[in-house]
Amino acid sequence: MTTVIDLRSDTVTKPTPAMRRAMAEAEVGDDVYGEDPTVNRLETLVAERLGKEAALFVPSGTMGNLICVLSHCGRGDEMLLGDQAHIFHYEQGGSAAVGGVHPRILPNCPDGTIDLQQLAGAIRGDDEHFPVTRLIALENTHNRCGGRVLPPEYIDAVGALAHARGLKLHIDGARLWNAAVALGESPARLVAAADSVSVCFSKGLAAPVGSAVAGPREFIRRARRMRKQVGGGMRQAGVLAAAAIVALEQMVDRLAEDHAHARRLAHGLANIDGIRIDPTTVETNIVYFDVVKPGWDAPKLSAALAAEGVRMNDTAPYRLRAVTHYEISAADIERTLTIVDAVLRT
Ligand code: TLP
Repeated sequence: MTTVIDLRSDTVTKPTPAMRRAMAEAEVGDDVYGEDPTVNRLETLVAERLGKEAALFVPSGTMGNLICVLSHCGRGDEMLLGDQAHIFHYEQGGSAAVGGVHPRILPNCPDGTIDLQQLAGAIRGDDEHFPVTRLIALENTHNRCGGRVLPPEYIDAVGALAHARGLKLHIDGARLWNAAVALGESPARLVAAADSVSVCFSKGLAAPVGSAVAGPREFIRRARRMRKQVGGGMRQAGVLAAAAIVALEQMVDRLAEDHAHARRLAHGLANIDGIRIDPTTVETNIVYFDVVKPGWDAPKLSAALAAEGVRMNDTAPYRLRAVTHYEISAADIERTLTIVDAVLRT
């Protein structure tokens, strides 16, 4: 029996043997009392890696983003974000539902940025008709824009704009590690202008569970209260933090391999009749492409590939997403290309 090539997401990665050992041996305590030594160690490590005063371990990227938005904004305050943002599309409108925060979306450019002039123009003046604009949220790498990496100078410029107008900047860095590896920059450099950051250990880094938020000490104190309010205070969470520490120490540099696999996949797909993709836009581990063959659409292609043991998500009527990760080998990519080609010939 051949094994399934699962390209639906890097979230499908299972913990490595080193993670399982670290989890079994983790020293733990009650983290709501601040007494879990492994969680404390992880939080110190994350703060260091991101160049921030403090960090907080949270169960998921979704909760990390929610906690940050709610720690920056009150009810009726406004947040500016891209129309392709994960916070806008895939988090059930949590900041509006839970926190009453008004999302104002601006078009994302294909490279994941938002035009600076549009951002500047969207910041409200002091008028009793308007909500108060409090926050700008960016995403790096940008998932729905195809894993694109935001240029550090662009992030700095958005931070400067936000701060000049009395706003805060949050970065959804679920895949910040991929951005850092792709650029050969430190993660801290990429979030230097941000007032808060969320990062994930459970995507390309392969930890089973967990994310973190980071920022100034006073912000993290508020975020910690907010985490408890939304039910994210965990007890002997050191068993999870132990895997996240291994993820940070052992799994970041190897992301370059996933990026190379994604580039190979994109170039191979570009040569298949019935597929449309610009492979030069693939910068990290996410590959979006369109099926343009008459009689085919994305759900049909996704189902046909699944029947041959290749799993990808259809994300729009004619668009599919493939995400590379550490359980995907170079041979899996070649096999995927052969199968896509064969399936589209049927
Ligand atoms: N993204 C998932 C799905 O939700 C789409 C995926 O398979 O890519 N920010 C970004 C940029 C993300 O891509 C994700 C997960 C999250 C936040 C949320 O993380 P979790 O799943 O831990 O809540």
